[in-house]
Amino acid sequence: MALLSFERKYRVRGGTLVGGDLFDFWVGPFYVGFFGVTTIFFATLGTALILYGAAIGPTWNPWLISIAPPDISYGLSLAPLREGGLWQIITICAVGAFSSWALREVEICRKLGMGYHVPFAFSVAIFAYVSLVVIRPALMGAWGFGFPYGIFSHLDWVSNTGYQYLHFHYNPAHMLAVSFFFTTALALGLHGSLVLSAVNPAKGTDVKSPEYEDTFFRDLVGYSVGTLGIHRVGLLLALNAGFWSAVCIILSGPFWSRGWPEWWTWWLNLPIWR
Ligand code: 07D
Ligand code: 07D
Ligand code: U10
Repeated sequence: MALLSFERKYRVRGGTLVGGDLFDFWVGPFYVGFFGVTTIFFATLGTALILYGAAIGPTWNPWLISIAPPDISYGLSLAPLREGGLWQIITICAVGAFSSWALREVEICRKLGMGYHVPFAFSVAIFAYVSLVVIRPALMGAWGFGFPYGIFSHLDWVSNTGYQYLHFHYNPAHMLAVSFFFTTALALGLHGSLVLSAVNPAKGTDVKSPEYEDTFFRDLVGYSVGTLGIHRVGLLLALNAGFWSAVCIILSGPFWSRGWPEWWTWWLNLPIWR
């Protein structure tokens, strides 16, 4: 389809949630919309504040730049800019930018008359982020429990937080999340390879229909979930990976403050062993 006729069909007016047709236009390939403007606003401000934090910090080494949250002693109050206030405003910008991006996805879905699956899925990622920097710190009574914004420093936070619970692998929700991440990779590996094997065959051989894909899995494991079904399975797996991640970190601290291995004593205490 020529580009112009493609645009006539898909670049349609309307479907906006706010602002009417004020920002209802495209810049190059990008749809703008009200939430495109708010995305650019929050992303630019947040990025500028990170650069300012770097400028007043000890290093310009990109791996080591880090914007730390306030000390625990500040509790849930606002902190001075240089003592975590920067982190607090950057967090507001991040939540603002991610939410704007999701709402911009919603507007694009509405324009195209599509389902809201993509913004729903992205919302689960936002939920995981918000669980780390808003929900868990709020439940624990201090913004200082959020993770620092730096490439290596956020890894230190994950490791330190993990060891505070002695052995994070014993967190049952972490087990579920990890298993869902692994299964998501397995499913995408199976799906990508199966589709390519059918529709991108060697030169001179025929493209195969979906029945071949079904038959492959019936021959191999006795069942095929189907060509639509595999996308449902993939989405379900991926959303569960993010969801159980959020659960595993919200549990750690607000609802379980001892070592995770200790949680499993419920098993040893079952009456059937007595
Ligand atoms: C490929 C889509 C593109 C996105 C990319 C990330 C930035 C950050 C900002 C210097 C899959 C762009 C990066 C904008 C620059 C500053 C201030 C997505 C793709 C390429 N992490 N994490 C990384 C983030 C958390 C953990 C890499 C973000 C939690 C571990 C990158 C967040 C925990 C490891 C990164 C976030 C955690 C990483 C590659 C937010 C638990 C690694 C990411 C907003 C979830 C890996 C040096 C990637 C690494 C890595 C970004 C949160 C753990 C820098 C934006 C606190 C264990 N994380 N992360 O490919 O190499 O994602 O680290 O929540 O080993 Mg992280
Ligand atoms: C939070 C990212 C959201 C991103 C958003 C978008 C931009 C824009 C722009 C590119 C959730 C950002 C976009 C910035 C970029 C451009 C243009 C995703 C988020 C909204 N763990 N662990 C997890 C494993 C151990 C620990 C989750 C494995 C140790 C702690 C996952 C192992 C200890 C926490 C996971 C392992 C430990 C976690 C992360 C193996 C450390 C968390 C995925 C094999 C000693 C975190 C919600 C995730 C969590 C988390 C996997 C080991 C500690 C299930 C496979 C034993 C403290 N770990 N872990 O959450 O649940 O993604 O966070 O050993 O906090 Mg773990
Ligand atoms: C899927 C699929 C399928 C397909 C597909 C796909 C899933 C059925 C049909 C899609 C999959 C792919 C293409 C595969 C690759 C994808 C990944 C591996 C995922 C990871 C992706 C990335 C790493 C790319 C990330 C890039 C992004 C997010 C674009 C960044 C864009 C912007 C910054 C502009 C955003 C535009 C807005 C907000 C609207 C407003 C726009 C303007 C006003 C114009 C632009 C103006 C500016 C940029 C001004 C300056 C502002 C700045 C600098 C602020 C931002 C700050 C920064 C630091 C950038 O299933 O099959 O096929 O294809």
